[in-house]
Amino acid sequence: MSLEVIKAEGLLLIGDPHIAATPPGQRLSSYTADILDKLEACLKHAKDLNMVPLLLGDLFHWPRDNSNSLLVDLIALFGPYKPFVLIGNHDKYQARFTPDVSMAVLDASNVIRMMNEPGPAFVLETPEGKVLVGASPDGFPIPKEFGREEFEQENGELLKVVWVAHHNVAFPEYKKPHYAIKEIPGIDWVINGHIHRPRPTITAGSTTWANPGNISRLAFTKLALERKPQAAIWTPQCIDLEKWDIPHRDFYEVFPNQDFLPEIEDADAAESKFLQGLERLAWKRTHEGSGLKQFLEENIDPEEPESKLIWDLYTEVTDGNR
Ligand SMILES: [Mn+2]
Repeated sequence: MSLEVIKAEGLLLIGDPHIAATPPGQRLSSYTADILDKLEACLKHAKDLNMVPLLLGDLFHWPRDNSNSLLVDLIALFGPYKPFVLIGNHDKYQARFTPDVSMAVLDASNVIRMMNEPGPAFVLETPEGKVLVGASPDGFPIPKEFGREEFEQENGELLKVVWVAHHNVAFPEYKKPHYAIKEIPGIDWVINGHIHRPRPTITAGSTTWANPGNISRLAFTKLALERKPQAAIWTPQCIDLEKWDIPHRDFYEVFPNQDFLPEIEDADAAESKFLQGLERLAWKRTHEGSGLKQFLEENIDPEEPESKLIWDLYTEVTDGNR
């Protein structure tokens, strides 16, 4: 196997940027510029530290329909740095990576090192020794073990094996766990994107699991008000990731000045299922509106007074497409 070998001190990890040309949720209109600024700050900082920049998935908030000007800005930004970019669930359309997604444009422009396939991705040659960096993009499992000895026989001794992932990992207080935190023979570190809230690093046997959290404040919550957007630094001898505060604007410069929703004990209940569903729908939408019809049928109560209005709007929009 011939993998790219890159000389650097370590990795600078950038969690789930969710960039978009139109602001998601309640973010104000400066969203795109704010996230571009953060990405640029991270890439410059990585260069200053001689670290390899690696995005942990969900570069995009919506996989397609991003404006050409945003893509041109990203091409200009990424070109000099060529960061590694793991594919997240938001980077794909209908759960598949296809040439019609925005990420494919960046890949074709040769400005990113796309991590679209599972397995070993590159060798990081540090002053302390060689590190293998592997990847599990969205849709591919985190391996149960890694054949390290076999790899070392062909490629030389490894100081560490680091695996980046974009998965539902059972960090404390995470509600949708799929992967238990346990030892993975042959892998020293699993560094995960996808879970936006930073989680404590946990070591199970010889494997350490880290989840540094995302760099973009997407939800208008007290948590987003309190926490600082941070990138994370991994070095071969580190015991935990080192956090780096990304220069960012004040919370009330990027969100409207309004009240928080009342605290509800069940955090899940506090989030609007309807809005979450609509957001999912936005990146699964079809020209025929069939996804929307199904969503409305499941969520609209015919007894509510606004239901007729919503259905009339739906009919007007979809009939216009025929
Ligand atoms: Mn995400």
